[in-house]
Amino acid sequence: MTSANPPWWTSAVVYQVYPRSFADSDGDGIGDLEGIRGKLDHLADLGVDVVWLSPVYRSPQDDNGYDISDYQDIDPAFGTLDQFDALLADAHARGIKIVMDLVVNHTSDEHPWFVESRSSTVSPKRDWYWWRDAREGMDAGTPGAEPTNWQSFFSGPCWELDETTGQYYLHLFSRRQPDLNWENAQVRRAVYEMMRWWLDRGVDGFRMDVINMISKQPDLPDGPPIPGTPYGDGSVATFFGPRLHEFLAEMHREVFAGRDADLITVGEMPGATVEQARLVTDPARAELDMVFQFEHVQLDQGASKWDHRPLRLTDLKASFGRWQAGLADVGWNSLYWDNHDQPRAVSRFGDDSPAYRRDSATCLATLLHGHRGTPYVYQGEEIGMANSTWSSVRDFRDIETLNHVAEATALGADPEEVLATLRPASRDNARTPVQWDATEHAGFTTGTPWIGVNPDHVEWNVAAQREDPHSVLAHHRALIALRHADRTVQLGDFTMLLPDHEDVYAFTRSLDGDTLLVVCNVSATPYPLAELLPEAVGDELVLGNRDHLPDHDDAVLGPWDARILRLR
Ligand code: ISL
Repeated sequence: MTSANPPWWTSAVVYQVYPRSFADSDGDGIGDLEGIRGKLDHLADLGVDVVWLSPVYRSPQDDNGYDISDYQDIDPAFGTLDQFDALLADAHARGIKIVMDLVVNHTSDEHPWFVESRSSTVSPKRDWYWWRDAREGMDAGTPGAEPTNWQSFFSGPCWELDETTGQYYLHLFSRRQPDLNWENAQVRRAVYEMMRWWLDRGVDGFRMDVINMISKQPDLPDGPPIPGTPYGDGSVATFFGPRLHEFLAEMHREVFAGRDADLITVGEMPGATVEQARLVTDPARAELDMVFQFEHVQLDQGASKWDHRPLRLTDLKASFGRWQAGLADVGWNSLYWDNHDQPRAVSRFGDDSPAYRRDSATCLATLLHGHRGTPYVYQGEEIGMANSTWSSVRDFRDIETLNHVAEATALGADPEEVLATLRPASRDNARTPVQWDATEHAGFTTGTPWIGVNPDHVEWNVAAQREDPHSVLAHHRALIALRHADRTVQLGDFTMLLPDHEDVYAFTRSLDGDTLLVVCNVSATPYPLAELLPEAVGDELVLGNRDHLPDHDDAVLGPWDARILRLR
């Protein structure tokens, strides 16, 4: 990425809205488009450039909209196409772009394409999905007769037997999310046409759901066994398949060519390596602008996401450092702590106890936003929203969580132990309603919220932070303003310092003779800054999170202290 004529998104900050949980305008307990429209001033005040909308298309909501039955309509739970146009117009009037979630690895089983496909083996759309006979020599329907041994992301096998024709169809996610067959050129043409339709309507780009899974190894080989399960790992055959780059380049030609300068595209790519991301985001190859990689959100996981381990800061630094270096000259990073699939950042990487919640939330934000790349703020992160505190499995709503509970209890696991594994890891942590104020249901709805509001909303909410100059919200506002104003924050070269320190995360960013030093204490233990980084004492403080406190000491890095300094 040259600093001569950088794309607009190198100085932009994206905000993710999960519509179901953002703001409800009609009292049905589910957030909606009019609710988002009513909160645009909050987003304008925060200063974000782009809103990524999680799916609002027509959907049976098996996976909260990531199962789409009509790509060209709005789900009635969220509103209408007219309301969408109004939201887009109002966002644009405030200089905010809107990015749609593109979910085209799979559709809903209620999508007309799939309804047609499943109707007979000779349906003209049969080949639009992955249909296969039972494993050779086995009777369809018997356990293990599935065409491959792959485990679904949402528990159980990746194949569902369809009684109509006696064949199985592939679903990497729920059985209600059949995978589209991108080998079929008609599928690709239909997707591109739909994408052009949204761009013509005025949307500003796409976040592409599991887009690295659209190309599969066509012979569908079994994967290596997953210990303790009857399944195998299908990722070898389904991630970064042989035609992925070809498909992305074709999509670029067919959909983005000629108008890509104003758009933003980001591909969600679980399992991506730096090398793969570099290829996908190399501007010369014309595929995507940036990817969401998963390395840093898997460092605290053992054999599965339910196996939670303490994170070592040195591992986080090694990972981020490699990504910063790997995409320094070619390609671009996206920067995120959390999203609708991940636990809350302050609870996971920070300390959400009363003593350190504000300081650790602002520290983490400083750290993330200090890196080179495009930062993504997930709704509620800007006020330091924390994980849920539920005491019963009945409080959870997420299909991934509920399927896991069903599978684990069927295998005889202790329900209390299962609940304990859900607490730090469940996607529902991110899906509790945004806390707008201290009133009942946090100002999210006048009805009954579809998922429980966090009781801490009486203290942690937007209204309480809006006028407070030292709030988590104010700190995000300042970080976003800094990115807009400062070319070194946007484009400066990244150099990691103190890679082996267990608690302090420090790095420099340099551009044209200007150097910023970002130093963050990712712990509650104070450290003598003068000893660790003598160059950090006495320099110009560009932005700090604790310099307003009476115990602040220039030479000591206090608990969760975070500073951006300009070196002389
Ligand atoms: O959430 C995950 C880990 O717990 C991932 O496995 C997640 O399912 C994966 O990152 C893909 O996520 C995306 O596609 C899914 C959808 O459920 C997620 O919400 C979406 O972000 C299927 O569309």
